[in-house]
Amino acid sequence: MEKTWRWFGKNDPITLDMLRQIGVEGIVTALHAIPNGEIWPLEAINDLKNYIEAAGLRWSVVESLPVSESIKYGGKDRELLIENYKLSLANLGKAGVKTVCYNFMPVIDWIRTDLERENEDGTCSLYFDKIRFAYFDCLILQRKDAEKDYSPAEMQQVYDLDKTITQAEKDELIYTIIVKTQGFVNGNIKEGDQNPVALFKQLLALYDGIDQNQLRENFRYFLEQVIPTAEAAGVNLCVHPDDPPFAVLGLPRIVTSGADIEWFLNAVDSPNNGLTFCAGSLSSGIHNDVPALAKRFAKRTHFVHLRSTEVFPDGNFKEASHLAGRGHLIELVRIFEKENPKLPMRIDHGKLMLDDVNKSYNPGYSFLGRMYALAQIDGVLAANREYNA
Ligand code: DNO
Repeated sequence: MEKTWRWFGKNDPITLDMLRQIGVEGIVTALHAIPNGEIWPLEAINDLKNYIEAAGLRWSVVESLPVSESIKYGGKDRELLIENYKLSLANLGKAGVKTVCYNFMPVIDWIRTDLERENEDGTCSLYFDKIRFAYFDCLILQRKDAEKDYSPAEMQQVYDLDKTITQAEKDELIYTIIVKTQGFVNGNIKEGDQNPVALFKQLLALYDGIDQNQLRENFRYFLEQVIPTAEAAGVNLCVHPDDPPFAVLGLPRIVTSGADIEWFLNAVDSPNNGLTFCAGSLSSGIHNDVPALAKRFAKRTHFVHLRSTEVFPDGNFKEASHLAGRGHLIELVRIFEKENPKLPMRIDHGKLMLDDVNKSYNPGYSFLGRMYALAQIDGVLAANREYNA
């Protein structure tokens, strides 16, 4: 597999020169300054590409070319937004950047409730706490009928939490779920937005009456429009699974399981319509057998996120070590190396460790934590190659 790294552009404190020293071969990035829905100009793409190449690296994958909300819920301006998307894809193809990751999650990209959950050894990991999430849903958002999505025992814990939670903790929870994890991935809410909770509720309201079937139809429509452009441009599109891969906030979810993946691959059956195999997201759904999914979908996988999780009986999950947990990354490396040794993979998320603390990295995107995991996976790759030689 090709060893890639998610780099957030010229302002990223982790520089390309640093990445060369740790064995990174390809860069995963985006034109983060361009607002969602606007066309990525060829010139801007080439500028960034040349900058990356001048450092002795290559731009391997775009993550992400964001799909505007209106395309997902089927708003009035979706035709224009799809046209813009096609133009961006064509420009990427012309520049020779040929793997494009995106997601089709309504309103909210990945969800965590705790960005610095301390491990026994003093490092910190990202964490999803179901009760805290239910608290956000039922008592902060006060979403209509939200409590029906949780068991009576879970609701009891939510009310118990309400007796002890401080205002500061509530603010932190809101900031974590809808601001801090979202802004840097070109999500809907970013640092400095006024009244994020009200904004978030307006976004949720856009999906009133949109069920899973309707979201699927909107996804199919999008794919039917953009895949011919991707084919002509030689670009491989690869959708990221929903993170976490189960229903949240009453929103429909459509990339959560083997059946969902099968559905969208068949909806437009083209090799350019593929999957970002995010082992982390998939592993946090207990319904998913991650190595089995890898075997099943390796041929239509264009990009791999190597990350793992540990799921607890109460529905909470923690981001695990890259050599442990439900992601079974050692096995995945074996499967994907066999299928396509050039497949780009990146270490997804790392622990916060040692000198990472207080560096203000984007959540999950620490330097030493990811470097440590990259070294582990590098060893797995080398051992696998040696063993199979
Ligand atoms: C979080 C990321 C996601 C991912 C997008 C892809 O760390 O895995 O934000 O980049 O969902 O579109």
